[in-house]
Amino acid sequence: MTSATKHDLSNPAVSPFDVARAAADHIAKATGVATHDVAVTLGSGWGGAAELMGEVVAEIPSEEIPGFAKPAVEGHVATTRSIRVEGASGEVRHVLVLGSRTHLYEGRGVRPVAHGVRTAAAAGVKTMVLTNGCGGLHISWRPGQVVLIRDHISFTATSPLEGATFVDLTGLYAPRLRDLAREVDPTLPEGVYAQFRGPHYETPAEVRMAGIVGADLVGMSTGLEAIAAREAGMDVLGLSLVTNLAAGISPTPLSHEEVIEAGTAAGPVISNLLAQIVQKI
Ligand code: 8IG
Repeated sequence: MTSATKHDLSNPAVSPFDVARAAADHIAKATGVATHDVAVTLGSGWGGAAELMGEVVAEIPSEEIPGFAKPAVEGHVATTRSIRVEGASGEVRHVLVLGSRTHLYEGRGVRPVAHGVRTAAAAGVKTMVLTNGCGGLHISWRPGQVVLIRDHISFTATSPLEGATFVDLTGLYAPRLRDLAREVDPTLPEGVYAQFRGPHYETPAEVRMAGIVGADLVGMSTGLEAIAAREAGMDVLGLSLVTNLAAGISPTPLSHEEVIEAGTAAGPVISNLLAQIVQKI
């Protein structure tokens, strides 16, 4: 196999874990940081956090990393950064910041969706922080509200896991990490994240359904990534930014521009929040 074929996630003969290994090796070489402790995936609105966490040691174009593709979504950062973070008692942590993710709606299957998380695991990461922009089901959660993900419901009818991989998902979003986030901001609410495939937003009826079965948030990313993180043995912190009221909750139709706007407006505040949380991990 050529190097390109060897790292082709769409080839069923290729193991996604081998591609993740190759990606982690590339990151170690390109950043000069052998292993990382924490990884953060930046979703819509969260892009400004990396610099606030600590010193940017290295920044590499994500598309040069085996298995990574150009981001499909406007407003996402296409680089992977290694940040040196000093904790409160002076201990050093290496944080890998993934500036973009692959979504299920891109139609490339589940492997690219899980690849960032698997790469982080191969790079040594034990704590995976997944951030996103999403729709909120509660009228009291205005655009800009950050919510800690307590659990998720997947409406994707798929899994990032292959074969008979029976993985328990109890406590998927680690209570310990939610407690830690609340040490930074005690007002942070918790919610259940419902993942839909997208890329269309839900119908109002689908949003009502999601609410009836226990969802507080609707989005298109984090759930499947969290499952892959659990498979890899990592602890997960899920942070959602409500950028819009979900369809039918809001009196006005949704637009991607509105989502970007809300993300931009909330950016400085939530970036600061995320940086402070990461410094505590
Ligand atoms: I940003 O309202 C964002 N992402 N499924 N629904 C879904 N995903 C979203 C939404 C939303 N807003």
